[in-house]
Amino acid sequence: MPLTLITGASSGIGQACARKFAQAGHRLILNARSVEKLEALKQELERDFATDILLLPFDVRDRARAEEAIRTLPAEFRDIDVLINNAGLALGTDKEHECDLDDAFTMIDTNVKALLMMTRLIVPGMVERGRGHIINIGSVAGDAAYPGGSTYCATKAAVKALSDGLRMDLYQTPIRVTNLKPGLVETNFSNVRLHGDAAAAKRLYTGIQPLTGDDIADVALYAASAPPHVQIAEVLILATHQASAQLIYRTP
Ligand code: NDP
Ligand code: 8X3
Repeated sequence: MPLTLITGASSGIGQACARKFAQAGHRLILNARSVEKLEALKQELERDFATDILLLPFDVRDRARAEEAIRTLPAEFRDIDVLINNAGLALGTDKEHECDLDDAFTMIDTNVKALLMMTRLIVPGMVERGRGHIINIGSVAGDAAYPGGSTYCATKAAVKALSDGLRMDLYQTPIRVTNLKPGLVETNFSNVRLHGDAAAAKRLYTGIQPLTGDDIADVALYAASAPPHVQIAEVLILATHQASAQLIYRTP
């Protein structure tokens, strides 16, 4: 059974990936900060599917905790086949020159530095074993900046550069690197971005049928299940009535 580690598995796209990969027969290592949500997900998945799940709750910005968690993995959970670098967030919609720097630095620490750290901790083992797949969750926001989103967009542009660079660094190995770039996905993302303003978050998903976490998980599983000679390098996944990060047709 392949073994997949998912960061940010307590919600949204990460949680949907956990379900799809468990259903497809993967064993899972699930990370996020919310221990209770991870425990409920583990119970559900072990009840519904033939899978084994290890919970690895830590804040991905905490390098010492992350290093310790990966170094002390039980033997049967060490040989990770698929790493899904999904933990991430946007905070705020302020102009760059007026933004809250704490929010901006949190995005950079989570979306960029922690993603790089997880790659640094896990990919050397993949190289030693001669197999592995890294799936980074980028965004349409990494393709072009939009007003009020510059730091978030910059982090997702960095995810593209880290994905492309890693693919080049690994091209002489059988290890594959995929950058999945979703558009509008209805998850807890906007609620977090808008600091808990649930009504405003809901409005972003009205008048259009947004993507779901399952839609993104389907593509992640497709990439992970492709024959070994096929590397799905990058995929942009948009809702049908979305043409760019901000060009969205909403029915009145
Ligand atoms: P959610 O808010 O639903 O999920 C985010 C996940 O990341 C949660 O499980 C959260 O868990 C985890 N997380 C956040 N910070 C940390 C941290 N410091 N340490 C560990 N885990 C953390 O949003 P999505 O599912 O939508 O977001 C997942 C990814 O998809 C993100 O990288 C996001 O940028 C990207 N994305 C989302 C889009 C969208 O429209 N929704 C579009 C394009 C990309 P917890 O709080 O328990 O730690
Ligand atoms: C999230 C999508 O368009 O809100 O990555 O930036 S967007």
